[in-house]
Amino acid sequence: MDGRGFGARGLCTAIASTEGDLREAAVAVLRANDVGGWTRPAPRLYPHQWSWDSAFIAIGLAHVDPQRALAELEHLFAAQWSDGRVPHMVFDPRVEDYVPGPGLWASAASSDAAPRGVATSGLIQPPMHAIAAEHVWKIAGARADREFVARIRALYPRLLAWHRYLARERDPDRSGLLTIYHPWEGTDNTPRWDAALARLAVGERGSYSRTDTSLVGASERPSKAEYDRYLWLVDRLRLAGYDDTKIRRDHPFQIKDVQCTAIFAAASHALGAIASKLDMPVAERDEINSWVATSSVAVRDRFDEELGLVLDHDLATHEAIRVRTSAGLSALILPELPSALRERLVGTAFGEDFAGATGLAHPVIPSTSPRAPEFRPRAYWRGPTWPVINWLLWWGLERHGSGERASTLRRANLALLSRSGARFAEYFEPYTGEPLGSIDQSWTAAVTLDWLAAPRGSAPS
Ligand code: 9WN
Repeated sequence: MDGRGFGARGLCTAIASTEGDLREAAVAVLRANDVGGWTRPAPRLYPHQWSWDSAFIAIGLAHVDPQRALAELEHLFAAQWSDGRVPHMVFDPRVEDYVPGPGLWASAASSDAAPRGVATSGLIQPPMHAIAAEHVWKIAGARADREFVARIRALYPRLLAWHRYLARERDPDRSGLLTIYHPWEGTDNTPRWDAALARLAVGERGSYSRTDTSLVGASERPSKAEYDRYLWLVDRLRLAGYDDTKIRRDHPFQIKDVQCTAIFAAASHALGAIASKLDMPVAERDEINSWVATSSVAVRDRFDEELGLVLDHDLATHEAIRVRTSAGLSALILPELPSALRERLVGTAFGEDFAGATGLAHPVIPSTSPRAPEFRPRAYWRGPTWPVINWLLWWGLERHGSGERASTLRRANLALLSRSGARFAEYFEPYTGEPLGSIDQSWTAAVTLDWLAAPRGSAPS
């Protein structure tokens, strides 16, 4: 069961009193969640491999064992579809009691593009992977021997095919903005999707079991009405054979997602850096650079002066989604960001809508603004603080020279993560710091490791 040289067991129970203790505890979480060359996002709640989780996990593992960090991405990309998509979930056949399981997706039975030897979902998640690969290579430094570089070289065409899938199928009209088909393509029950979901006439769906609500309080998780819609949307995608051309024709949930797009722009920038280091053909590098430029401009153009955020666009209504969530700050990670826009976004991030909101336990960025009518402090993506999203925004601040803001945010997150009983929770109640969702969540431990290593290594060059 144990992974490549990274298999020791033992869950973290210690209270972190020093940075050294916190690091040790974070490493212990990643070891305990290692199930053989890849890492489950959480011990019980998420027992399979999830796409963007593995990218963040690789970012953390880079500081512990760069070889193993690379293996995390390799295992995920071994399940890549022939059309280039990287599935949002890769199922572990040893885990049979997780619902919804592989049967809901029927990936191989529904699409010729799906891999044969492994069961996967048919959705995607934000493309963090090239960012992770570049980071792992950088942190590896002198440990990146010939074999390591050969592995990066072997991963590169898979990363390129992934980005080509996104550009070709998720942005066929070259708007620069990527379309998502399902709330599971990122931040599940964020209020950004409320109006689009409310429009779906899904009818009555009988009762069914769910792993999430058997482990976490139902009030913290998506409601039955939301989950009915998630399942109904998957039914439609499966019936369309996960064929993007068919899906685009009449799928009722198609949204231009600014957060996914900002990650694509940043990841394309990272992919371009990898391509240069590997001396890949100029035409390929130009193609990659064109994604950086087009998607950066497109996200910047979504800036709303009144809310001080970039906004998603609903293709069904042709309207902007005017909800105040941390996704609206994601322009901070764009490779190209004019300083005036950066200052506006920094103002929103640290103002009353987010980290500067009155009464927060720590000045960190909650998933939904406490001043938004949709805010609910314990409900998943509708208010709680997600360290992994704070990491992303911190990384953006570092990249754009907002060093002081970045270190304030890093310190505040580390203070939250060092609280007694914090246990690398999936998300936290913003006013009390109470850990919620799963404890021992891998990507929380992973970003903690990267924060603890900063400023030695994690800020992009
Ligand atoms: C559905 C694993 C995943 C994250 C997602 C998060 C949550 C799954 C769920 O957990 O989604 O994919 O069951 O709710 O929303 O971002 O990748 O950590």
